[in-house]
Amino acid sequence: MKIAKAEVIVTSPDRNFVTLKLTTEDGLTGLGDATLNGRELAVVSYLKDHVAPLLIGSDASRIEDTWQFLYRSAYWRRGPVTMASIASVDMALWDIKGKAAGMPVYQLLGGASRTGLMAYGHASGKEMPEIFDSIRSHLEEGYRSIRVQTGVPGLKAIYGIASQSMDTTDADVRYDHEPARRGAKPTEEDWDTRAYLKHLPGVFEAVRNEFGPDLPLLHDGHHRMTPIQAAKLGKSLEPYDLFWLEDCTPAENQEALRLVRQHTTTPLAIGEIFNTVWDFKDLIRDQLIDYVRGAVTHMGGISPLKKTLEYAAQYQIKSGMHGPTDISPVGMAAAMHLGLSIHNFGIQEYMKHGKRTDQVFEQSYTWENGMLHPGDEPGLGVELNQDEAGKYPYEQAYLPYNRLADGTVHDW
Ligand code: EZ4
Ligand code: CO
Repeated sequence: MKIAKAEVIVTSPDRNFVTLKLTTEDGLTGLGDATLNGRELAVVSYLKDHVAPLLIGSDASRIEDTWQFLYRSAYWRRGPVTMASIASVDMALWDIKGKAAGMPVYQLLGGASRTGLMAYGHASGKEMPEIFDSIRSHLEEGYRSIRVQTGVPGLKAIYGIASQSMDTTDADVRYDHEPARRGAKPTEEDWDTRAYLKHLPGVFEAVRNEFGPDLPLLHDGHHRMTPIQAAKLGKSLEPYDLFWLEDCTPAENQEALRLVRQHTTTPLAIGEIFNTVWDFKDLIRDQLIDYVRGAVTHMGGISPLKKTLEYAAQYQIKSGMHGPTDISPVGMAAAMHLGLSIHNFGIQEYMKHGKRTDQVFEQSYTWENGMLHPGDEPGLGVELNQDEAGKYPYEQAYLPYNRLADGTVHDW
């Protein structure tokens, strides 16, 4: 089963997506997600110029060997561009193996460990009434776990607050899913950690009073705090029983979580920007986190993320795979097959893609009663409609960034 063709397809239905499509000599195809939000074309070059030529003529059935070859032979290891590229190859090969076997990928990974995947959605608002409305509309859509992000008095625009980042009137696209805004320059937003720390506990108190003690609530700190600020926040949120506090400190400084951990029992999640097991190794071994946020798309594929999560399982640490709209439906499907099969699944982030994206990527995964399921089509269960994809050429897009009141660049 030799690989005959390796195509890199860039499409921008609601936002940019990079997809690797492998075709075998006997006509089987496999898809892999290689989307790196805001830096998409660097991955396209890595794949087209350096990886695709190595794949032609190689054996599509050798997933582990291909992964080790791409990882080790490059000599320059890790990093988001490299690992997103390798991830797409790994996913595409699992897709092909599933199709060759006539089985969904989760069956090849050991079979289902549960009936479906609990998923959380993103509620947000500038002020309380908007936040309540956003939570209610997510509950109506079936979400049973909800991330809550809030505006902060005195701050004009904060990443992840839908009503502020809504930059379109296009009714076909729901822009509550954090658009990477198209344009030649990133949008500038503002930030003030003191104001945020003062405001956030009151928001969670109000949400708990309105929606009761049972609804799992999550919050994303988006790398904005110092360790001692994060420790203080974790403590002040304890009465509201969060499912997790995510990215409370910059992910690079892993020691920071030790300090946070010593001060609070609020569960901690980190790792959406991590690329390999090495980024998680100490955090897992020292039990400094509760959830692994790694995405299949950015951790080098299904194969290495499965190993990372199995390592985490030895410490009762669970999965919380990254699932914003910048993970394509192919990457989401891969996450679902992995999440369904591992023992230590925790929760899956799930933001619905826009309608155009759903037309480009034909999906067989399902969303019912707050639960995701990858479906039972052979392989990953997502096909790329190349005619539709061709309608939407790449558009330059950047994530926003932050400055403090005095002009200092801050983590966004
Ligand atoms: O900011 O995926 O938890 N989810 C997030 C995301 C990330 C984007 C960056 O590309 O933090 O919204
Ligand atoms: Co996040």
